[in-house]
Amino acid sequence: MGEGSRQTGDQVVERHEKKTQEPDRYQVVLLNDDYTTMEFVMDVLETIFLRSPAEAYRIMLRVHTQGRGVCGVYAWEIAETKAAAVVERAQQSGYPLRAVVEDA
Ligand code: TYC
Repeated sequence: MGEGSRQTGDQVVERHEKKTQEPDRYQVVLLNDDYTTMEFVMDVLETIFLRSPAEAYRIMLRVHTQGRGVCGVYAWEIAETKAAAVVERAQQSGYPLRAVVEDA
């Protein structure tokens, strides 16, 4: 009998398992608001999400014009840590900037 099968009476039950399971991925999404400065958002993107200045500008502008934008895709714990870091840094600076974590 092959691997992944077992005998139950006269029946052979096949188990279908994915051999290689991809790790779950989560995206950190930045949300627009009317008060956080563009400069602060770009700094967050460069320091917390390790984006280049050009990428940070592009992502910031997308959030500003479309309401939201993906900062990066990570394993769950890293995504949660980065989103929390955004909110903490924003609060320290008196900005209402928000970041949420979603299934990628
Ligand atoms: N809309 C803000 C402004 O006009 C800029 C901004 C961009 C704020 C992105 C938040 O996630 C954001 N100052």
